[in-house]
Amino acid sequence: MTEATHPVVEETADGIESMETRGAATIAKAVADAVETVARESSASSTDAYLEELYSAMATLHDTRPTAVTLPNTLRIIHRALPSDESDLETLQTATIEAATSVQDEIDAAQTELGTYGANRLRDGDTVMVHCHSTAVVSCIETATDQGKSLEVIVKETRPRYQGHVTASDLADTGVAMTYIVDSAAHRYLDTVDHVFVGADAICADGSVVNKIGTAGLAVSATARDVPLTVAASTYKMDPGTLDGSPVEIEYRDPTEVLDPETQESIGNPRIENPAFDVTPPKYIDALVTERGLLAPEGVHTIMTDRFGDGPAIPWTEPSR
Ligand code: RUB
Repeated sequence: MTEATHPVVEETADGIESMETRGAATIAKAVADAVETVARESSASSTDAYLEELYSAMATLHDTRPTAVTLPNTLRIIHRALPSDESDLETLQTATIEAATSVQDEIDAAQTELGTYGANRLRDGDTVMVHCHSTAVVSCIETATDQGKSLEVIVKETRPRYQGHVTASDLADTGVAMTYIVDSAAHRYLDTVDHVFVGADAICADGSVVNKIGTAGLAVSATARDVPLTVAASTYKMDPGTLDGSPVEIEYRDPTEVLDPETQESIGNPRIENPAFDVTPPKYIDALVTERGLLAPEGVHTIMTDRFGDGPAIPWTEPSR
């Protein structure tokens, strides 16, 4: 018998698909929270019925957005923490709740820890350029200001979804001086910048980083201007699916985010493409700041195999139980 989907699953999935809930870490926490609610409020009367309900919730959540690997990694971590088939229903529910809670705590702790490592890279008086909105980058800047450093931040607008607005709102509370620019102005402003900081949606086995569209171009420009690019991202952004050389799937979003149909029609109806992310090769990345400290892109493979080393993919959609 298939258990009915808990409303929290639909709400969470809708929130992620519509980008009301967005950013890799925030998506991961929302998913863990939804799984925790499903486990806590399940009315399943047998282990089989409970697992069916749980895996169906995980499958729905998994299919919301393809690029941020924190989503499948969160589900993987929770799935791995579950005890064996023979466990009784209550043991399974408790283990799910504990795993889902602990992954949320770990995400928060990682943001704080990597924030310190990121802040340590910044000196008093530095100017930092940022792209999109990353809670990890905001953590680095907040920590640096808590350390008493005075910073200037150049906030890139980040078309088409204007995540620069979210970044500016977050940073407004820190008291940093902010300058807001359109994306195409980045190269011009890089000659006044000491650091570029970006987040990540996925870190690949070869040390390349998947992040908001525009990151790769910014990285090339920063390299040309000798400005180091720091990626702020915890190790749960590492994508074990890339260990076999597979690329990360890049999400293409609705063309209407770029142009409304009327304007599109009025300018000769060009085809519109709206890739949400791009891939920055390791040669343009100075360092990653993670909760384990500073990492060179070349060091990603070792930590990835240590953390997720039991094969390229955990087939939680085809559970081994
Ligand atoms: C968000 C984005 C962010 C990363 C990192 O894209 O690319 O840089 O997700 O964020 P979108 P965090 O707005 O399309 O979700 O550091 O918060 O995990």
